[in-house]
Amino acid sequence: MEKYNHKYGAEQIQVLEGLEAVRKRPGMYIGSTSIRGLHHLVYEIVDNGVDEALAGYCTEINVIIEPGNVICVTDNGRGIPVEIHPKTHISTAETVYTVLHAGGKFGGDSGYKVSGGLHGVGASVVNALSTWAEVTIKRDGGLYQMSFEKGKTVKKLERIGDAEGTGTKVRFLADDTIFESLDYEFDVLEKRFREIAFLTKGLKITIEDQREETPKKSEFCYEGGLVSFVEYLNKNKEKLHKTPIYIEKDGEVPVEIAIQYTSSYSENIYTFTNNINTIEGGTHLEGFKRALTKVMNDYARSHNILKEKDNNLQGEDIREGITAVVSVKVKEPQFEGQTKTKLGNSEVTGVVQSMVNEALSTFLEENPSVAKAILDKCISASRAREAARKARELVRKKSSLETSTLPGKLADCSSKNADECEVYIVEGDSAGGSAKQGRDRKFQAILPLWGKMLNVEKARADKIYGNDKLNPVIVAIGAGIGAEFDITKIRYGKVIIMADADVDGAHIRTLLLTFFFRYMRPLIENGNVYLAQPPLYKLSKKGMEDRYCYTDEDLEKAYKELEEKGITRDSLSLQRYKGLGEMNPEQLWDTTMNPETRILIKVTMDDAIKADEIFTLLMGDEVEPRREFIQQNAKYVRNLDI
Ligand code: 0R9
Repeated sequence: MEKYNHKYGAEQIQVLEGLEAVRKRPGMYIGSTSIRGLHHLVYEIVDNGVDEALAGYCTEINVIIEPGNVICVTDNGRGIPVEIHPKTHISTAETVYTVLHAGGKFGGDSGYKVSGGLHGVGASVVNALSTWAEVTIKRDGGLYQMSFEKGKTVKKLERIGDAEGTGTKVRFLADDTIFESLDYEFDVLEKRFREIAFLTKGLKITIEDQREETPKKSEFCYEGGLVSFVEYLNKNKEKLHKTPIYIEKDGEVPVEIAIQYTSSYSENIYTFTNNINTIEGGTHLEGFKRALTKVMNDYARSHNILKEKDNNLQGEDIREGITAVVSVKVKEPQFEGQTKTKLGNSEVTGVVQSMVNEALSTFLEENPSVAKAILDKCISASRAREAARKARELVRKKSSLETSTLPGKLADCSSKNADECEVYIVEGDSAGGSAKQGRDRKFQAILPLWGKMLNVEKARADKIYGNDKLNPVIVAIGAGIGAEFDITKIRYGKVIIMADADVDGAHIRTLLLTFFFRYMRPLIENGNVYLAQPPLYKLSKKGMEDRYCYTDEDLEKAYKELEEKGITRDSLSLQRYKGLGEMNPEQLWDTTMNPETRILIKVTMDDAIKADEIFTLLMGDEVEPRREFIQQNAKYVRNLDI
């Protein structure tokens, strides 16, 4: 593992501000006090261990969620320095835990924090936001310990015994008066640690959940680093070449990239800066894409795969089926964009571009069979793009002949203000009919879908434009698809999928979500996609207003509440809705469409990697992994209606 030249020590620590500010405005330091902010505390501490690993001194980090939501993180690095700090006149370790920014910026240019959570605020913030924290250090043959309450030192660092080896252990209990909940989600933490392990070749990270009677434990260590990451991402896909292409370059901006092509039609490029997932891309992604396009075209020309008369392959042709991870380390990263996950440092573009130009062209020259497999795919993608363009023009021509360019089945709303408009995509003609009658036509449009829908996981864009099920959806939304999708053109602020609460409904929902994920991803990222939740039950009684219940728990609650009012279970009649079609227009409005009373589930995409995995699994070619997934998850199915 490369050793970064951190030469910071006690004297470089800059004393900045007190921790009171952190407790007053926690959101400013960790983003929020929701579960997301809570998880950030763990990342902050783990990142300090990762920095020590990147410096070449730590090989293992262990995380335990102890009973009572106490977090314990241990590393086997050098141990935080214990000597007295010349400026603060307290131990360096205590300084790191009590002075804001002390552990992060070490003044001047001597050291930089390579790792670091999105906020990169350091251990003192975690300390400030904890009811208590305890730090134990093994260093120079001694065992040292100190403890804190709400950021204040209650036991100064003292040598409490002898120790073999070196390392740091941090235990803390987050402050429940600050955080909405202390219930850490094992899966979320686990996912992040797996990611860190992929990004930090050879580092072993374990996580154990001791809150349950039978503790859960995961261990991650990847000698293959990014190569293992790409293999993991492609595990259920058909690969075009056996081993991922790996390129790396050290230097002022260290770059590491792994690439593997699959037979799928989607593009999956994940980028990281200092181990942070830069979801919005940025200059590293830009450099990578530019180089990829150039190298592939140059190779195709020089090997006569593209003839003189042929047009160049476009970027999107070359990225069809690609899975890649790009990881860069930048000393002073600038994060931009809506969620501050877009790398802004302009110097990075050129670094990545020239490195990929050189390394990838060498790779292709040395591996002609891999080059051929990839370029065959790129060329067929390019042909499909051309066919898609023709299909799109055909569709445009056809529709411009009609009086209205909107699909015939669409009952549009009268408002033209996209922000207030909604389109309900409704399964089945009969539910569509009720929805049309029940809606508020000022702002609610209805688009009924019927029949067998195309599985986009197994089709290219050219098939989609001409498809009689999906084309109305594309035209109604009005913003195009794929690389041309333009979120500013959407005709509705809310795109609501309304399907029955049964297997067929679930199938339609999955097909539509796959379509949005693959071809209109910004629509999901921007929070425009919703699932309507129709009720499962209606409780009624003469003289009583009907009561709708959306889940089994809801129903139980309703029974109890009514019992308290003296209405017995026996006196109530219970209707179980099998489908949307069973509701009359008025009922559909009351339960599922009226903004005052309906329940809408917003589709979000916290985890693009997981989403890609699930869609590939559910809708892709490989049968065996799908069977396994269904068997493993069958126990979670609550309302399976066959
Ligand atoms: C369990 C989580 N681990 C940590 O919080 C952790 C911090 C840390 C560390 C150093 C080594 N291990 C660590 N684990 C370290 C040591 C030395 C120099 N830099 C870093 C050294 O021995 O010279 N530190 C992180 C910040 C600092 N130490 C300090 F220098 F600011 F104190």
